[in-house]
Amino acid sequence: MSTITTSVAQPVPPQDLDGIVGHRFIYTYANGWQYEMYVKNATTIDYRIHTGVVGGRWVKDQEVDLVALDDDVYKVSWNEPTGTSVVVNVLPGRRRLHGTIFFPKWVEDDGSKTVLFQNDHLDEMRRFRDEGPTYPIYVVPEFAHITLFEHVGTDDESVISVAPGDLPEGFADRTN
Ligand code: FER
Repeated sequence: MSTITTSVAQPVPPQDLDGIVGHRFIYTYANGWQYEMYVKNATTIDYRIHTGVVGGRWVKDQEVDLVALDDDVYKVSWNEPTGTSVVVNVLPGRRRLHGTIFFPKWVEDDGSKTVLFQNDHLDEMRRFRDEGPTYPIYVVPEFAHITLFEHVGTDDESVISVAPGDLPEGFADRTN
Protein backbone atom coordinates (compact mmCIF):
# COMPACT_ATOMS: atom_id res chain seq x y z
CA MET A 1 0.00 0.00 0.00
CA SER A 2 1.39 3.43 -0.94
CA THR A 3 1.23 6.52 1.25
CA ILE A 4 -0.48 9.59 -0.13
CA THR A 5 1.36 12.82 0.62
CA THR A 6 -0.11 16.33 0.39
CA SER A 7 1.34 19.78 1.05
CA VAL A 8 0.41 23.47 1.08
CA ALA A 9 1.25 23.61 -2.60
CA GLN A 10 -0.76 20.46 -3.30
CA PRO A 11 -3.43 19.95 -0.60
CA VAL A 12 -5.64 17.77 -2.79
CA PRO A 13 -4.87 14.04 -2.78
CA PRO A 14 -5.47 11.97 -5.95
CA GLN A 15 -9.19 11.91 -6.75
CA ASP A 16 -9.75 8.34 -7.89
CA LEU A 17 -13.45 7.76 -7.15
CA ASP A 18 -13.79 4.35 -8.83
CA GLY A 19 -14.06 2.59 -5.48
CA ILE A 20 -17.36 4.30 -4.67
CA VAL A 21 -18.93 5.66 -7.88
CA GLY A 22 -21.37 3.12 -9.36
CA HIS A 23 -21.74 1.31 -6.03
CA ARG A 24 -24.73 0.60 -3.82
CA PHE A 25 -24.26 0.13 -0.10
CA ILE A 26 -26.55 -0.66 2.79
CA TYR A 27 -25.52 0.24 6.32
CA THR A 28 -26.86 0.25 9.86
CA TYR A 29 -26.02 3.11 12.20
CA ALA A 30 -25.16 2.48 15.86
CA ASN A 31 -28.58 3.91 16.77
CA GLY A 32 -30.23 1.18 14.65
CA TRP A 33 -31.19 3.34 11.66
CA GLN A 34 -30.73 1.45 8.35
CA TYR A 35 -29.89 3.39 5.16
CA GLU A 36 -29.11 2.55 1.53
CA MET A 37 -27.07 4.80 -0.76
CA TYR A 38 -26.40 4.47 -4.49
CA VAL A 39 -23.56 6.69 -5.76
CA LYS A 40 -25.02 7.09 -9.24
CA ASN A 41 -22.12 9.20 -10.51
CA ALA A 42 -19.46 11.52 -9.08
CA THR A 43 -22.01 14.28 -8.31
CA THR A 44 -25.30 12.43 -7.69
CA ILE A 45 -26.75 9.95 -5.18
CA ASP A 46 -30.09 8.14 -4.88
CA TYR A 47 -31.03 6.77 -1.47
CA ARG A 48 -33.61 4.96 0.64
CA ILE A 49 -34.11 5.04 4.40
CA HIS A 50 -35.21 1.60 5.57
CA THR A 51 -35.61 2.26 9.31
CA GLY A 52 -35.17 5.12 11.78
CA VAL A 53 -36.97 8.38 12.60
CA VAL A 54 -37.50 9.06 8.87
CA GLY A 55 -37.74 5.42 7.72
CA GLY A 56 -39.69 5.16 4.45
CA ARG A 57 -38.18 8.32 2.97
CA TRP A 58 -36.49 8.00 -0.44
CA VAL A 59 -34.77 10.41 -2.77
CA LYS A 60 -33.36 10.38 -6.29
CA ASP A 61 -30.88 12.77 -7.89
CA GLN A 62 -29.57 14.48 -4.78
CA GLU A 63 -26.57 16.55 -5.84
CA VAL A 64 -23.57 15.91 -3.59
CA ASP A 65 -19.94 16.78 -3.16
CA LEU A 66 -17.90 13.58 -3.29
CA VAL A 67 -14.16 13.46 -2.60
CA ALA A 68 -11.47 10.89 -1.86
CA LEU A 69 -9.63 11.74 1.38
CA ASP A 70 -7.18 8.83 1.11
CA ASP A 71 -7.02 5.24 -0.15
CA ASP A 72 -10.41 3.68 0.63
CA VAL A 73 -11.65 6.86 2.40
CA TYR A 74 -14.39 8.93 0.80
CA LYS A 75 -16.54 11.86 1.96
CA VAL A 76 -20.03 12.63 0.64
CA SER A 77 -21.63 15.98 1.64
CA TRP A 78 -24.91 17.59 0.69
CA ASN A 79 -27.80 19.85 1.67
CA GLU A 80 -31.39 18.62 1.16
CA PRO A 81 -34.37 20.65 -0.05
CA THR A 82 -35.70 20.13 3.53
CA GLY A 83 -32.72 22.07 4.87
CA THR A 84 -31.17 18.93 6.37
CA SER A 85 -27.41 18.70 5.80
CA VAL A 86 -25.55 15.41 5.76
CA VAL A 87 -21.86 14.47 5.74
CA VAL A 88 -21.00 10.79 5.32
CA ASN A 89 -17.48 9.34 5.44
CA VAL A 90 -17.25 5.94 3.76
CA LEU A 91 -14.45 3.32 4.11
CA PRO A 92 -15.69 0.51 1.85
CA GLY A 93 -12.78 -1.88 2.43
CA ARG A 94 -13.18 -1.60 6.18
CA ARG A 95 -16.98 -1.72 5.91
CA ARG A 96 -16.97 1.40 8.09
CA LEU A 97 -19.01 4.57 7.73
CA HIS A 98 -19.58 7.69 9.79
CA GLY A 99 -22.49 10.00 9.14
CA THR A 100 -23.31 13.34 10.67
CA ILE A 101 -26.85 14.54 10.02
CA PHE A 102 -27.80 18.17 10.77
CA PHE A 103 -31.59 18.29 11.06
CA PRO A 104 -33.47 21.61 11.16
CA LYS A 105 -35.79 21.87 14.19
CA TRP A 106 -38.93 21.35 12.09
CA VAL A 107 -37.70 17.88 10.99
CA GLU A 108 -36.78 16.96 14.56
CA ASP A 109 -40.29 18.05 15.65
CA ASP A 110 -42.10 16.05 12.93
CA GLY A 111 -39.86 13.99 10.65
CA SER A 112 -42.93 12.24 9.21
CA LYS A 113 -43.43 15.25 6.91
CA THR A 114 -40.30 14.10 5.03
CA VAL A 115 -41.29 10.41 4.80
CA LEU A 116 -42.20 10.21 1.10
CA PHE A 117 -40.67 10.07 -2.36
CA GLN A 118 -39.16 13.52 -2.11
CA ASN A 119 -38.86 14.08 -5.87
CA ASP A 120 -42.69 14.34 -6.07
CA HIS A 121 -42.73 16.99 -3.28
CA LEU A 122 -39.74 19.25 -3.89
CA ASP A 123 -41.61 22.57 -3.70
CA GLU A 124 -43.41 21.44 -0.53
CA MET A 125 -40.07 20.49 1.10
CA ARG A 126 -38.55 23.87 0.21
CA ARG A 127 -41.62 25.59 1.67
CA PHE A 128 -41.29 23.64 4.95
CA ARG A 129 -37.57 24.48 4.96
CA ASP A 130 -38.27 28.19 4.53
CA GLU A 131 -41.07 28.18 7.16
CA GLY A 132 -38.86 26.47 9.76
CA PRO A 133 -38.23 26.62 12.60
CA THR A 134 -34.62 25.89 11.63
CA TYR A 135 -32.87 26.33 14.98
CA PRO A 136 -31.58 24.80 17.13
CA ILE A 137 -30.12 22.34 14.64
CA TYR A 138 -30.36 18.72 15.85
CA VAL A 139 -26.94 17.12 15.18
CA VAL A 140 -26.80 13.31 14.91
CA PRO A 141 -23.24 11.92 14.57
CA GLU A 142 -23.13 8.10 14.32
CA PHE A 143 -20.90 5.31 13.11
CA ALA A 144 -22.40 2.61 10.94
CA HIS A 145 -21.41 -0.82 9.67
CA ILE A 146 -21.75 -1.48 5.93
CA THR A 147 -23.58 -4.80 5.56
CA LEU A 148 -23.77 -4.79 1.75
CA PHE A 149 -21.38 -3.16 -0.74
CA GLU A 150 -21.79 -3.93 -4.43
CA HIS A 151 -20.84 -2.54 -7.83
CA VAL A 152 -23.97 -1.97 -9.90
CA GLY A 153 -22.67 0.50 -12.51
CA THR A 154 -23.24 4.21 -13.03
CA ASP A 155 -26.40 6.13 -13.94
CA ASP A 156 -28.74 3.15 -13.57
CA GLU A 157 -32.22 4.43 -12.68
CA SER A 158 -33.40 0.91 -11.77
CA VAL A 159 -31.09 0.60 -8.73
CA ILE A 160 -33.26 2.86 -6.56
CA SER A 161 -36.70 2.89 -8.18
CA VAL A 162 -39.26 1.81 -5.58
CA ALA A 163 -40.18 2.90 -2.05
CA PRO A 164 -38.45 1.16 0.87
CA GLY A 165 -41.78 -0.39 1.85
CA ASP A 166 -42.38 -1.87 -1.61
CA LEU A 167 -39.19 -3.95 -1.78
CA PRO A 168 -39.20 -7.75 -1.62
CA GLU A 169 -39.19 -9.14 1.94
CA GLY A 170 -35.64 -9.13 3.36
CA PHE A 171 -34.18 -6.93 0.58
CA ALA A 172 -32.22 -4.69 2.94
CA ASP A 173 -30.96 -7.65 4.98
CA ARG A 174 -28.98 -9.16 2.09
CA THR A 175 -25.28 -9.11 3.10
CA ASN A 176 -21.98 -9.68 1.28
C1 FER B 1 -27.43 9.15 5.54
C2 FER B 1 -27.89 9.94 6.57
C3 FER B 1 -28.95 10.83 6.35
C4 FER B 1 -28.05 9.26 4.29
C5 FER B 1 -29.10 10.13 4.08
C6 FER B 1 -29.56 10.93 5.11
C7 FER B 1 -28.23 8.32 2.14
C8 FER B 1 -30.68 11.83 4.84
C9 FER B 1 -31.44 12.34 5.82
C10 FER B 1 -32.62 13.15 5.52
O1 FER B 1 -32.63 13.92 4.57
O2 FER B 1 -33.59 13.02 6.23
O3 FER B 1 -26.43 8.25 5.69
O4 FER B 1 -27.55 8.45 3.32
